[in-house]
Amino acid sequence: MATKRRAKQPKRDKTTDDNSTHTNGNTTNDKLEALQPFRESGMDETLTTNQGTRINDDQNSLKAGARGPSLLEDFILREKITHFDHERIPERVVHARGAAAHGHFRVYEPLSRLTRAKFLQDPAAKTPVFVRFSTVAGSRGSSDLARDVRGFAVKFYTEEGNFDLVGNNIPVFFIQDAVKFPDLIHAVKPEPHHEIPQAASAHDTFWDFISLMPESMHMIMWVMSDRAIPRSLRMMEGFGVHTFRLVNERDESRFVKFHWKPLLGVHSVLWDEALKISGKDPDFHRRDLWEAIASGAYAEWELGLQVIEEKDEHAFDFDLLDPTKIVPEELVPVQRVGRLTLDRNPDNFFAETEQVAFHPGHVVPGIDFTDDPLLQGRLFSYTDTQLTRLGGPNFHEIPINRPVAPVHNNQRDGLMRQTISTSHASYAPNTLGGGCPFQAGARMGGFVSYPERTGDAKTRRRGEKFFDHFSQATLFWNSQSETEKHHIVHALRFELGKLETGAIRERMVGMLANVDRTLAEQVAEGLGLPAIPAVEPPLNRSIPADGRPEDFEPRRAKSTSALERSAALSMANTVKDTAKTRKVAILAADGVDAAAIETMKTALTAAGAVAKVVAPHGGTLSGTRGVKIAVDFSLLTVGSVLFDAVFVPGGVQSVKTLKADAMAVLFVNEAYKHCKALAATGEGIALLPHHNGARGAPATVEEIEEGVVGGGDGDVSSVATALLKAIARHRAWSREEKGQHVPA
Ligand code: HDE
Repeated sequence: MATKRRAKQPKRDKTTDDNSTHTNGNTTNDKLEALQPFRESGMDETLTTNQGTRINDDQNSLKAGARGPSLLEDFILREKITHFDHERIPERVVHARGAAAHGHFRVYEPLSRLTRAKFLQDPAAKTPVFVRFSTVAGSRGSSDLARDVRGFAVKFYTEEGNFDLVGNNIPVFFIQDAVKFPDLIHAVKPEPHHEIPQAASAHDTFWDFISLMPESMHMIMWVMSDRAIPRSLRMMEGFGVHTFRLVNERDESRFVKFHWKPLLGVHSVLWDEALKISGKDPDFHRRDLWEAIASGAYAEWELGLQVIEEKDEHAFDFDLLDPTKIVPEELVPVQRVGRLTLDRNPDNFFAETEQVAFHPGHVVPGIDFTDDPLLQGRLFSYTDTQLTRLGGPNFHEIPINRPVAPVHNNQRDGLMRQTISTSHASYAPNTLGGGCPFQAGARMGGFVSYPERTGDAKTRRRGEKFFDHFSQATLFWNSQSETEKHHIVHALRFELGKLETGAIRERMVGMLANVDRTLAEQVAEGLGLPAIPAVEPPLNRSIPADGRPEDFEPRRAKSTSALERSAALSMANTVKDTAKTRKVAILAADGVDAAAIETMKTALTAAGAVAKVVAPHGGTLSGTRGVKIAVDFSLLTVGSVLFDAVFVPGGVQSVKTLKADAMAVLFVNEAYKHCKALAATGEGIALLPHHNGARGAPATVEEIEEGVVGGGDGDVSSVATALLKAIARHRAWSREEKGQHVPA
């Protein structure tokens, strides 16, 4: 009997047989094409075992009789369960929680003066990239909104091999030397006895360590600022952190700091929001990135370079090799040299986002390292960690990690080897393989390390300028707006307020006084300390056994040219000119002014914003004149913390219902408290805190107070224009003080 090998099904194009063109963006590039043979959707195919045998019954195991015991012979059951038993791999030791996307990078002008790296020469060429964002401390399932530095790791698949720029959204780091990294991470991770708290630094071991490590004080200022709770991964800066080198065709080297500047500006949420978002939608950042890309609103950054000539290596008060220091943009401007666009979501989280393996040591000719002792330690760590995480030495063969450049070498075998090497000669020099693969001369693109001079005595010391631990922490503090300073104080009160050990709290406040006395006083006040506690010397407890404490004490550089403040350090000076991709909740109930919703939605969508109707119940609303309005979310499933702004349209019945619904009132109050843009028309004005509708809607459109716009029913489009302007400003910080009195 002839077996029917295939069920007759309509044929589909294999390249579009899954959700890629619908939710993943629809662009392609060399890397995506290279991934194509590995993609599989099962669409229109029969179910098989891993050996390709077609499965007839995937519902019942093989048994000796309908009620009998299962048979060992059931290879289908055994294979399925065995694979399932081994589905997990170890999560990353740090940066376990992440989200990623594909895209491309394009340079604006050839950078041949600075570097020989080919991907930085041709403005017409698109280099494929895969970018993974992450938090550091939390486990894979932790909330996106933890107070934490964010990883910003970019893999460029260049024609000369992979270049990984494995950076963070904060330009400095906690420690100066790689040898302290395990200590730092042990301190910040959940405490070992009860594994509490998850994805949080507000606990004793973290602050115990920090209070003894004055070198971390600059980083602490950044992580206590709102930079550590971004509004969106698309609205963060990125930094290479270390000083790297660029080397050109003439073998001239310059120092470089890498920056990513988001086109949407740098924006954050408030700590109160972060806490609430963690409950309402712990996947907030992951979802935001996914939805933006799926909707065609691609995430974009400009690559910035700060270039420092070799002769200026010692021209600064700080050491270029010290990763706890920035190079202020006022001293060395950031040149914007190219653009990164993320335009496609991954197909499979595990295969791509989880299995991607970054390494700061993945460089191409024209990019090289410096002796930054943190970077040098990282150059060891990243391959080493993959051996455990990805299970062996062949992780570079996992599709997402393969370069688009060809790979040929004499490395062989090992767990999960995919490549079938056909040459008999897996050694060099050889004659049997014709001397292949042969080395590439520098002119052929062979990587040649920059011949930096070394030759000093072996020592475990650090450079003298490394010990200026406070100057840049103070510079950061001085550069913040009043609102930002207030948030830093608040964050420190929260973090230190959670400590169980009073002595650690007091030591930390004492340490803060070295950054700024007012800062320390304000933190002390919130913690109920009568005065700034004195810190028992030495301040720095990171001292070798035979070291003299005085040699390790922090000391400010005696500079006459020190900057008082740097505008680039304050988010108050960021781009605030667009409402693109911002989410607006339209709060409505039955009887709502349907025309107002329509006009508002049209205006918001035209500006690239996203409008969603939120109502006391799901399904549809009956608007005025019997118009049916689809509800996107019921109040039960969201909160205004998930939106950038709220619009309350008029409609007598709708507003009456909302006023009587505590969740609706809370929705608006929270948005007010979080200084978000608010707009209302007609009767909707009654929902605005402080306004109660006593005054009714203003006759003409007006900004009732900063970021709160009201108008009559007749002029919804002018209200929309004013609302969009308020959204572009991100938040109305002048309302913050007043918002504290709103119950929410
Ligand atoms: Fe990492 N770091 N790190 N790190 N790091 C890892 O590598 C490490 C540091 C950064 O999305 C690990 O594959 C050491 C600074 C990012 O997959 C591990 C030191 C910066 C990511 C590791 C540092 C980073 C990692 C864990 C001190 C900013 C996530 C899993 C010497 C410039 C990459 C892995 C991704 C991941 C070690 C310090 C950024 C264990 C030893 C500074 C963005 O190898």
